[in-house]
Amino acid sequence: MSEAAEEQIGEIADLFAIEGEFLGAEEVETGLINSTWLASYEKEDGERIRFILQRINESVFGDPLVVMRNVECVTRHINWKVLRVKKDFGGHTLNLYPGRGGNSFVKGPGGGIWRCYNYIEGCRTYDVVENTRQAYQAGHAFGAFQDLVSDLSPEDIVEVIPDFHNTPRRHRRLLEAVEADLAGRVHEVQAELDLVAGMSAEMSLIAGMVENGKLPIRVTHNDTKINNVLFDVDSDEAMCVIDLDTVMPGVSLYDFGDLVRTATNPAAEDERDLSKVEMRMPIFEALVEGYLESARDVLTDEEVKLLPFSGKLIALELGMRFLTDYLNGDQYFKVKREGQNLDRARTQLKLAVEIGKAQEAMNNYVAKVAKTSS
Ligand code: GN1
Ligand code: MG
Repeated sequence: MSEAAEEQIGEIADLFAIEGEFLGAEEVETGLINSTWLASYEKEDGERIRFILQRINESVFGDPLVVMRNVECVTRHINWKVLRVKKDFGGHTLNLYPGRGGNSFVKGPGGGIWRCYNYIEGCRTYDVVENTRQAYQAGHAFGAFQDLVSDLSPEDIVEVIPDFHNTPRRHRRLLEAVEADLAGRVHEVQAELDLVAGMSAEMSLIAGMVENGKLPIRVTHNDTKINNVLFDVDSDEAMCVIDLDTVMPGVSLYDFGDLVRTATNPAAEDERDLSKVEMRMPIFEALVEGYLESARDVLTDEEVKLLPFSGKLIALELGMRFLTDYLNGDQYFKVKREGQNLDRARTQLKLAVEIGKAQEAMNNYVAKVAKTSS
């Protein structure tokens, strides 16, 4: 980290109401959107404590204060719930540490809205799931999240990024990017555009059912990728669901779908060797088992029946989002190398195809374990 960055983060660290002296911070580079730092402080008695400092990306989240209001609402609700109602909840929860002025955020001297979360020690994340136990754990953790927020009203939470998982609209944005061809890259992606066109018929399935009132709008997480779950380093149990910025009114299936997208694929999100991209059936089964274990009571039969399809839809949606960003000249997702968004798009589209091939087997599995009424 440069000295200037170190100095800036030090200034920000001092703006939060944390007792102790700021020692230093290191950047956490896994997210594609916000800037995140792990900051260490020393208390008077010599004990060291760590916190997560995060600057909200303002070009993605137009109104960071609204994001903070949502996060406050959800963390307060979850913390109350595990304390008073779900007393057997064995995991950890996120807490906001206020700024010295009493708000849940501070304004950085160099601009931007910053917030501070507790850092949960002794945990790690996975970009790729290694075994079915981890998949079960992750499914269980996101199911428990859905259960914990099930009595929050979607009306109390603001839709911070409108149409975030509106797949038909994501498709339209892709077609607009093709039309505009801002970066002169359209000629490179004909094969990907053909793949997308081949799957266009299914894009409005869930959005259409929501419109017809066949699927409920709930408070949902909306960014349930596998590395948004913290696992205990010793027991490998899922301890906490993180990244609450996109908690919004939404459809539970998008959350399960993003989990299928990120957990069943053994390859990296930006893998170049597409032969490594696949949908691992045992991992899917374990996700379903864990998710239903904690969320079955709050889900409708329609939601349960569409669990297998949700994975294909979200893989397709992310494929379109990465492709759109590639065509627009990489404005949205952080990139570390040229072509990274195209590689991400290719893996996601391949995965959507692979999930499509396994659809029947996946449906049969869910029908067998979930005992839905037909
Ligand atoms: C972004 O920054 P991160 O990793 O939490 C994106 C998600 C995508 C994900 C793909 C606000 O999430 O929607 O699924 O990248 N978040 C936003 O890796 O667009
Ligand atoms: Mg996120």
